[in-house]
Amino acid sequence: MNLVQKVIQSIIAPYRPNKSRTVRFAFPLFFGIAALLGAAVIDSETQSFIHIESSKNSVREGENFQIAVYASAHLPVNAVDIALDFPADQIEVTGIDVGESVITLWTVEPFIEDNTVVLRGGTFRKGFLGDHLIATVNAQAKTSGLATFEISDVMFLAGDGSGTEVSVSDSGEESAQLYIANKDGSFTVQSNDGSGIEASIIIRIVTDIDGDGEVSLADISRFMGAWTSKTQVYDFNGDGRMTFRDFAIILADSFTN
Ligand SMILES: [Ca+2]
Ligand SMILES: [Ca+2]
Repeated sequence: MNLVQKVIQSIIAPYRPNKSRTVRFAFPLFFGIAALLGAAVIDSETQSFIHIESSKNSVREGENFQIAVYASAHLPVNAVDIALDFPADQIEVTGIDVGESVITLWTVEPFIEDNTVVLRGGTFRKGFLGDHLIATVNAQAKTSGLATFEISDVMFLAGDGSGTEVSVSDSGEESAQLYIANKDGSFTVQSNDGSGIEASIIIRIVTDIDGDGEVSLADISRFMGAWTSKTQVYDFNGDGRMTFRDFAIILADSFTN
């Protein structure tokens, strides 16, 4: 067996951290909700809807990221009114970028009120059809934890000359979640394995393991080191385990960086 085969074999071999039982109970709950909602199917030909996307699944304290807000219209829509809630205790909104927005006339400049970003504006003529970016919210993570962004209010008006309200369907993607890790890239999970004993488990969730701003070979080799030594759990997809999938995620990140 050559070296490459050995590495692959060691990756595919099941990894069983000591505390996997407790981790499995606690951690997937968070991600599971998002996965379920994301599974909703919507027909963009017959329904209008809104969806949001986070530029990252996990960040460190102090790190910047973006939440993009999209509107999909099955009838021409020429005015939108959208409220996006963010967790103000965990997140600071540093700006609202509308440079690429389909909205060309802002009734009021996008603004922040308490923990809500308000996007209110329209387009010339009959409006837009199909899926378009409304705004990109620039944000910075402040404190470790799970942060949830959610569209709390939305209204689309048709460009039919009388401003008829266009019904907005649930896309299942009106919310986005991301993990904010501590500065060292770790995330502490409180868990209970059913025996009544509470334990806190540290899981490392950020693929830029050494925190130098990019995912490189140095991070991958740290991951591989932890794989062999089993001293740390790197879990990038939130299933509570360190598996081949996590290896695939760090590899993918190293290519996209
Ligand atoms: Ca790195
Ligand atoms: Ca995992």
